Amino acid sequence: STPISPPPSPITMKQTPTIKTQPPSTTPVADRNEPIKGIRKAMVKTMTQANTVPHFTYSDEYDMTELVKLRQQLKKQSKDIKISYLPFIIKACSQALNNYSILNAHVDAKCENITYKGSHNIGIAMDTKDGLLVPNIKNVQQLSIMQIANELTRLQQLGKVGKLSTTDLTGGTFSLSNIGAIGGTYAVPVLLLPEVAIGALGKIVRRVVPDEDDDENSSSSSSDDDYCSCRVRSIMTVSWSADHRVIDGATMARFSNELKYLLENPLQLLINQ
Ligand code: CAO
Repeated sequence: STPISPPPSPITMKQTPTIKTQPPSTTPVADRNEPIKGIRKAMVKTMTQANTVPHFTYSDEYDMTELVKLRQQLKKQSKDIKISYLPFIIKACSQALNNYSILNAHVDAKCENITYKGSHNIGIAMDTKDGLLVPNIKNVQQLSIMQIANELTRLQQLGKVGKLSTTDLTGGTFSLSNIGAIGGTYAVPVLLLPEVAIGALGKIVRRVVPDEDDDENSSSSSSDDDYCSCRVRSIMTVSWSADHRVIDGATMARFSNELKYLLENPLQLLINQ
């Protein structure tokens, strides 16, 4: 009979890796201390105060496809005026604020009084030479979209060279932060006290969206449950923060719905301006 050889031993000798005892040779770079002063110091104060206010954030998606088309047409016709999306959005905010005056209000430090502000002085967060500043466009309720575009350009140009005036920087009643001009979708904006609401605009992006009446189409024309007809739309996400001591979520949502309607039907916006 053939002799049975023993199975190979499962134990194999592991090779111990050589352990390096020293990190790679590098040169440390010196730290740099800098006092927090000027606009940054002001930001420390305003943002810290704002964070003591109970607030909520509410977001929604707006279909900007029609406005994108309209802006393209207007851009071709008015080459002398820089016309971005903001003038339309600022005007639409003002029109919607007509029905939601509580959002264009100030509250006092102890939150004992609300002042419903008469003018719509809409502040725009700007990335300026001096850092974050929020100059405001005064009396938007009286301005046309083109006048708002001109005023925005003036403020942006002054911001670039650090020359915004105290008048430009005070008296705001409602604010917007167009972070989407740089990038990003959602942001939680921080209130600019004593204002009670602020919106952050995300970047307008092209997205595939199912058609509104898709359910009806698919049941009548196709037996395939997975059938879906879609379109490419330009979508912008908007996030609102509001002072929850005086504003409730339903008010913010209704205001946002009204603004969404105006921006999705921009002719309405032009007719009413
Ligand atoms: N989605 C897609 N495109 C956008 C956009 C958005 N949300 N916002 C602006 N754009 C486009 C503009 O339409 C313009 O396009 P064209 O060159 O085709 O005309 C281009 O981007 C440049 O716009 P802009 O930045 O010059 O102009 P604006 O009026 O939209 O914004 C300003 C002005 C001053 C608000 C902006 O430049 C800025 O500083 N944004 C930063 C705000 C910020 O820092 N927020 C954070 C505050 S909290 O720290």
